[in-house]
Formats: sequence, structure tokens, C-alpha cells
Amino acid sequence: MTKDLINTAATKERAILVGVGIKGEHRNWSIEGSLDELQQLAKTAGAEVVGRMVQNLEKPSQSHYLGSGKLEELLSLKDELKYDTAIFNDELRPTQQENLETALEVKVIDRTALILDIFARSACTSEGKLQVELAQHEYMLPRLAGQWSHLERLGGGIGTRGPGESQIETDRRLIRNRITSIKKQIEAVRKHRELYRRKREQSGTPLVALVGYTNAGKSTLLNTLCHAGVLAENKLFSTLDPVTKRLRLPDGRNILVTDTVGFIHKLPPLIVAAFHATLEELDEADLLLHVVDITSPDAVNQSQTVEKILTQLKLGEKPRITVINKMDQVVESIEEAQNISLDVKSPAQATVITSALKNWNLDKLQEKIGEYLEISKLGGREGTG
Ligand SMILES: Nc1nc2c(ncn2[C@@H]2O[C@H](COP(=O)(O)OP(=O)(O)OP(=O)(O)O)[C@@H](O)[C@H]2O)c(=O)[nH]1
Ligand SMILES: [Mg+2]
Repeated sequence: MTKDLINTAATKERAILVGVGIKGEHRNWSIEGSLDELQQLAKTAGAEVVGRMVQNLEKPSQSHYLGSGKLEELLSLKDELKYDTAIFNDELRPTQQENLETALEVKVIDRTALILDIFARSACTSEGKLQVELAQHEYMLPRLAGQWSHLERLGGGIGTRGPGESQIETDRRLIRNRITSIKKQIEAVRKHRELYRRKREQSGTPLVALVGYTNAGKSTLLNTLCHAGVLAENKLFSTLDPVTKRLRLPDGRNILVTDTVGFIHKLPPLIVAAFHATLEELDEADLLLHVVDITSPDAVNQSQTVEKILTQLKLGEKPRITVINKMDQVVESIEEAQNISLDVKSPAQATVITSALKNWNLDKLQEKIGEYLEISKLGGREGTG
């Protein structure tokens, strides 16, 4: 059932980005900043971005997301930009997507589908794959009918005739069955994890979890701290599957450090739901390290987005250390970094300025982790944990 939304063929898809700026909705995020991020997502998915269009509205139009004038403008850009895909910055309703494909006669993708496509590429473990597939099916289910009628309208003929209502019903039933089966499999993996967790609890080894915006440097930090060899690259959502590594702090305490999926602005709720099992891991953590990419022009918004998602996940009260990362891009040396006082408003227990890449201040970070564990009387000193 999983289909690639973006071709990986030699010729890249030519995509135009379309966003609606809604008063108050983005708060501090500018619509342009949000589209910059959408552009990065599109690139990660393998598309070539050939243009963008923004409309400021009170709220998106029910039928076409854009107002009719802007839609005309978008259509008229087709000749000039030769785009074959239009990527919308919000999740579209099934009818909006259908209407847009009819009006524009190009493939229409929304932010959720784009993120799902990237997730599908990044998932490595069977659990990760199951979670992505679950989210994809949940996404497809309400959109099935539209897909068929759209094919019919694209000229009819062999292979494009719709299957009729009964076929759509059959497809729906098949997908629902698959969803049930995937949920069962995910539940089995979850149970297995629970066993593992209980073992960890018995051993008393504290668990520290890395959280943060996608691309903030979580995996790099895990690699440098734990000599982990986890994939870390300059693209969004390179990590999907949680990885846990052991670390012996300078004070002799043994801890476990876990790396997991990054967050993003407008993270689709169905992705959060599908990744419930993975995110549950965070619930078990004794301490969170919130990694912030200080080089991003949206660093403040990004860290607020992460805080908001943590609250949604009922993790708002978890103790945490804020890790201001990629400092090597801002100053020449670690000594210079020490002198910087950052006005960070966060509910964190401590803030540490680091470069995960250059191993700056990671001893200080470990010290802070140790201090916290000491205060909260968490174990991990005995044996190998
Ligand atoms: N200059 C610099 N680059 C860094 C630092 N930490 C990470 N990076 C780079 O930032 C990019 C993203 O790093 P990752 O560790 O993959 O980020 P992540 O938070 O795990 O990202 P996702 O798994 O996609 O959510 C990579 O190209 C890293 O090399 C740092 O301290 N300094
Ligand atoms: Mg990562």
C-alpha cells in the first residue's frame, strides 16, 4: 500500500510551495520561515522547489484552501515554472485536495503527506516501519474515494475507470483490516519493550532521553558522548527509531542515553498517535536533554514548539537540561563560548552550551547530568548497571 509520493527517478519533481498565513496562528513563526522549513522538507523528499506562493487569509478556504484569485494565479504560474507538484504547507482536507488536483491538474501533496514520505524513507527497524505504515493508512483512509474519482477525471480510458462505490468499500475494509493487524503487531513490540524497561528499572540505571527539534544534533550528541556510530546527517528526520546507548559518567555512574525522533512545527497528530510506542520511551526517562540548534534563525520558535509537544505528551513536568548546540558555528573557541550569557527562558534545571560535533563542553554536560542524578538520588553506580 505504501507508495512513494515523490519520484526518486533521475528527473526530480518540480514542486511549487503554497502556504496560507493565518493571523495569530503562527504566532512568532513567520509564514516565510514556515515555508523555508517546508522547502527543506521537500528537498529531503527529493523534490526540486521551483517557486512559492503565499496568501494571507483569515482562514483557508473550505473548498480550495486558497482564495479563487490566488488559485488562478497559481494555475497561471504552471506554464512559466513548469511545476508538476504543488506542496501545501498545512494538512488539506480530502475534498480540498481533490478540488485542487482537479483545478491544477498536477499532483497535490500536503505537509502531512510530505512528512510521512520522509518518515517512510528513514524507517529502518520493523517497529519504525510499522508505525509509518499505520500513519500512512490512517492518512489514506478518508482520501480513498477522491483518489479514484480524480483518476477518472484525468481523461478516463484503460486503467483509470473508478472501481465504483463497492470497490471503494472493499478497499476501505482491506485498509481497516491492515490497520488492526499493524496495531496488534505494534502492541506486541510495545509489550516486549515493557519487559526490557522493567529489567532496566530493576537494575536502577537512570535513563536520559535526547529530545529536540529535528536536525538539532541529538544523534551527533549521542555519537560523541557514547561513541555510538548512529546515523547523523544534515537532513530532517534522519532518526526515527529510538537507539539507547550506555554511558559511564566521569563520577563513575552508569546511565543509559536514548535518542529518538525529532519534533517539528505542525507535527501532524496522526504521526504523534502512530509513534505512541516510540514516544512512550520518553515517559520512562528520568531526565530529558532538550537539544537546541542555536544556528537556526527560528531557534526560539523551535524550542517553544518542542516544549509545546512535550506538554501535549504530558511530559511538561519532566526535569530537563537545555543543551544549546552547534556553538562552534557561532564562536571560534570553547573559551569564547563560556563567556556568552544566553537569555534562555526555559523550565530547565540547567543550561549548557555545547558543540556536539567538536566535543565542546560535553564534560560539563555530563557533570550537570551527574549533579541532577545525585540530587534526585537516582542510582546507577553499582556494577555495570
Ligand atoms: N557545526 C555543527 N554541526 C552539528 C553539531 N551537531 C550536529 N551538527 C550537524 O547537524 C546535522 C544534524 O545532526 P543530527 O545529529 O543528525 O541531528 P538530529 O537532531 O539527530 O536530527 P534528526 O534525527 O533528523 O531529528 C548534521 O549535519 C550534524 O553534523 C554541532 O555541534 N556543530
Ligand atoms: Mg537524529
